[in-house]
Amino acid sequence: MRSFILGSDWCTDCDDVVAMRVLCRAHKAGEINLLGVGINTCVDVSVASLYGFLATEGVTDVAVGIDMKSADARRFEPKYQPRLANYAPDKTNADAEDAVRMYRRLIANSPTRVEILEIGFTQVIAGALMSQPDDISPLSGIELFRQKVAKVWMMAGKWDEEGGKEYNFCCHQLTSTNATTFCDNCPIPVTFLGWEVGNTVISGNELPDDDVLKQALIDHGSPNGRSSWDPMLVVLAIIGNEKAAGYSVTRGRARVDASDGSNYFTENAAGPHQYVTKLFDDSYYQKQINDRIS
Ligand SMILES: [Ca+2]
Repeated sequence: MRSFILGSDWCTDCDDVVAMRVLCRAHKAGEINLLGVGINTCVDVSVASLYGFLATEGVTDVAVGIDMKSADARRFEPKYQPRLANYAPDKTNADAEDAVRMYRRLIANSPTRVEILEIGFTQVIAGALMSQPDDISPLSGIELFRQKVAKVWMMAGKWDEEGGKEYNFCCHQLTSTNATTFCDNCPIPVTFLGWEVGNTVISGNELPDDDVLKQALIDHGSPNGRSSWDPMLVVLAIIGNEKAAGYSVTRGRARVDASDGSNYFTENAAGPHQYVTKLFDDSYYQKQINDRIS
């Protein structure tokens, strides 16, 4: 079975929660194995709210990590976290492992190559990539990725224009700088799903009112559903094949300007990166997600 680590900003936008349900359902069904979730945006109730949501999904065997330093990256106001935290009232941020360390541990200890999903900021995956040998593994991050990570799936960037700007690369300097580091150094294939792909696909619009996920959407201010950037990336990764998931790919090399997070792409049939373009109408991808979260 394929194993995944998820990185999420689990903060202001609620499409992360939709994506988390997709992953939890796939994990519980034995479709994939979710090893851990690393939170890359820290607010006071980050860990409690994630554990709380996992508890409502009946998922108790997933590691949780957090980048505590990300609390300083920008001042975020939690939208849906306080209510979710009520489902895990005993948890605090101190109950989570450092996210970079968790990535290293899960990658090193996995008997098979893992896949990494990123639906938030870039500093944790870049930190794991550039990490040095330690008590967990004698391998550097680059070597760990080369030997033990099969692929990275990343929701980030805006690929329908040169110099496109998207939140996960641009929100603050910490993520812009680390996006550059990641794109320049990752030794394994990366598939990007950009802002332009998910923006007009609305999911979570068919949930019953007593659903915890529906309440998170309401708390965010999206009672009629939300753009599907993060759940589209997760569904794509679970299917595991871009064409089978309903996308064409453009292959080449991605680059991010560290100064402002703007992204650029040079096409090359042998390049290590690719970004996806939808082959079908938005309703196709909406149904992909809604069928998995209902
Ligand atoms: Ca996100």
